[in-house]
Amino acid sequence: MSASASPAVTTIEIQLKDGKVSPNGDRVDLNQGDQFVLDITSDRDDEVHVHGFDKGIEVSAGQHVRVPMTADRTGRFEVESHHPELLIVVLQIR
Ligand SMILES: [Cu+2]
Repeated sequence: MSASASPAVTTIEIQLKDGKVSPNGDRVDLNQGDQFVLDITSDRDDEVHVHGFDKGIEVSAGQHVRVPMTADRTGRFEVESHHPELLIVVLQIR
């Protein structure tokens, strides 16, 4: 394997459905500099909030959005929905 291989992109599939969220609090381990994509489908109007990144993603009922992001900082960051407030994943970035 080449040592210069570019880092893989981690896709985090998120479903907002029937008033619930999936995943439901799972931890996602990333390394600083990694790229990741929040792949969100929703059956309701909601906002997905990436804490620590000051990123709020508005989603509409029936919508599918893909949001590419870069893990440009380290720490533990919660990703949650706001209507209702539910923890989706925790990003653990080292
Ligand atoms: Cu929030």
